Amino acid sequence: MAVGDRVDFDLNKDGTGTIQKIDERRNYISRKAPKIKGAGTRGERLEQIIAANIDNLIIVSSCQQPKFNNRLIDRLLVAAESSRVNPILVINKIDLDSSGMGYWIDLYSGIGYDVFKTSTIKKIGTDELKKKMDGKVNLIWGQSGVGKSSLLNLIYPSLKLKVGEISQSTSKGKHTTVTSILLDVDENTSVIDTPGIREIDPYGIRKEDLGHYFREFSSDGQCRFNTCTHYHEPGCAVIQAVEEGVIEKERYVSYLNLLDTIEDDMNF
Ligand SMILES: Nc1nc2c(ncn2[C@@H]2O[C@H](COP(=O)(O)OP(=O)(O)OP(=O)(O)O)[C@@H](O)[C@H]2O)c(=O)[nH]1
Ligand SMILES: [Mg+2]
Ligand SMILES: [Zn+2]
Repeated sequence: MAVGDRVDFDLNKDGTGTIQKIDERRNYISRKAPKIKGAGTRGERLEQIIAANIDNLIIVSSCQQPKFNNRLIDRLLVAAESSRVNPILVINKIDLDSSGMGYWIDLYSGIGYDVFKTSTIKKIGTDELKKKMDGKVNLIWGQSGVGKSSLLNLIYPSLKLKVGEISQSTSKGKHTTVTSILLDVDENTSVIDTPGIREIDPYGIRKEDLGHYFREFSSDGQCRFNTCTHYHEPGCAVIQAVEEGVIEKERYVSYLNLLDTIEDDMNF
């Protein structure tokens, strides 16, 4: 069973419940279970379900402390796209130095994603974000310390989630939120706050399908080979679009990195 699962259960006399049936999942977000230290490279990496029955995946990053990480964002976008969950991008901590963020905001909104700039300290941008979250099941994901729990507390003050510090030496978070929990904010709105992630390898995606989860690679269909992985194949329309500047190089690099993790996985 996963966070967000809907179940049928019998209520026992002592107030506990016994689950009879887990309802079919509308969708779910998963990743490959993180590598276990010392397990070597051969250990099978199973699917780890993060949450089920989600409307929005809210991908939170910060412009500083910790440093903005577009590679992680692109991985989380692939997780959302391949699970048919609506992704929403949030760039938090814009009260800190946010120069350089304009490029990323243009890039992602140019592809068609909703991008919100927020500051929980200055209370900027959260009203607009709340409008997208109300009435939905929202999964919040991102690195430790970017301000996921702080954002949720500001948007839904009844939550009173624990907020942590940023390490002075590394500018990273200290993994304050330790388990994923679903919290109902009102009858129709729920949020799932999650612990900060260090790594995410998407589970169950085939090389020739990866391009479908990069929205702007829609020239997919125009490649000479219909199983084109947009890597070295002749007549690749995606590579041509990168060369012409129609597809941003940064996104293509993220794509190649992901393609590599799929190719390296012998168990898949
Ligand atoms: N400058 C600034 N600091 C912020 C902002 N939002 C949150 N913080 C700070 O960032 C630190 C981490 O915030 P959290 O909300 O605990 O971050 P988190 O993403 O939930 O972290 P984990 O639970 O470890 O995954 C705290 O010290 C917050 O006060 C912001 O908009 N600006
Ligand atoms: Mg947290
Ligand atoms: Zn191609």
